[in-house]
Amino acid sequence: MTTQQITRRTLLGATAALGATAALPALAQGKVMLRISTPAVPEDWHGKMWTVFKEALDKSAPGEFDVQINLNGSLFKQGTEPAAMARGNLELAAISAQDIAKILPEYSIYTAGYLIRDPDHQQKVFNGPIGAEMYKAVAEKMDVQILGIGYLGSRQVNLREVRNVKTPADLKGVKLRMPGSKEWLFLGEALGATPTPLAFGEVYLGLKTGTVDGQDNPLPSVRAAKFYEVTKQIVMTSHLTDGIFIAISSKSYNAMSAAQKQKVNAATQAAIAFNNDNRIKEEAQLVDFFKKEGLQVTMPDVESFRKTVQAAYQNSDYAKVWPKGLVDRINAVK
Ligand code: KDO
Repeated sequence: MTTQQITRRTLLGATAALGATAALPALAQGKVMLRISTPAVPEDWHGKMWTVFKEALDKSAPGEFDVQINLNGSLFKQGTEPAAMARGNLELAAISAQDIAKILPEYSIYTAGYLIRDPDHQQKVFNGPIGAEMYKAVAEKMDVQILGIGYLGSRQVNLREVRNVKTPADLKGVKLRMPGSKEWLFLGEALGATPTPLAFGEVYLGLKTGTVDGQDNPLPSVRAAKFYEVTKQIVMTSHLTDGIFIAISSKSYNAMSAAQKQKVNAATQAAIAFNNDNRIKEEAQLVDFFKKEGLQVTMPDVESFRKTVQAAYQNSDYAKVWPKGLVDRINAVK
């Protein structure tokens, strides 16, 4: 018998003695390994929040977890995290509604522009029964558990060259960079632009060289990824109140003890609170910052964008599979 076998047997014996389930969490040097992958840049709040997560766990469970933070999409490419988690190569990620919609088309409802009203509405929708229904379906179909939702911000259109943009018609022909999936591209189309897929990490160069005419992101990410250095205008369309779902692979989560799960949940909530507080505060201050940086920040006819974008979704194939009555239930959350 090898040392490894002895160790595993000993561990299994100890687990059985404790009455735990048969599965064991991935262990690295006796610690539960939690590999995190995110496209977030280090200067962004949802990049920094992972340090808050790690520090919370180091404090509540010293020596129990090996938290490995990989920013800038350095471990897995943006959008490939759910597949990596299902294969057992990754434990934690912040996934988008668009990632979920690929597997559960009925939840493409959360990719629709002008549905979730603001951060407060977002938290109430996803932390209540509506969110619980989705999280259950995600656990069943995607083998990941959603531990909570973080606020990413209100997405705005950010252009290389100044343009008079009042309605979606004014974005005609604008090559607008969107993340690379059809669910994201549809949003760009609904805004009236010509959507061009590009991973987040390639956007700065794309804007600098003119491969694309613009991009859309919440203001804190425009600041953190320095897109303001290579653009001249921000059009305040506020077309999507965006969120990131903090997801952990079910295999890893289910293998943890109840106490470990509780500590991981608490660390996640601390990370989300850090992200949300800072992001909401900064979002309110950034218009001034961008103006000082020489950008034009302009107000379009938001009602015109709202009507056009909502109609595009309502008339799309996506809406055909949305759960009956869910739009009304979401709207009714106050
Ligand atoms: C982006 O690529 O525009 C996006 O904002 C999409 C989000 O879902 C999320 O992946 C985010 O990038 C990254 O976390 C980088 O901030």
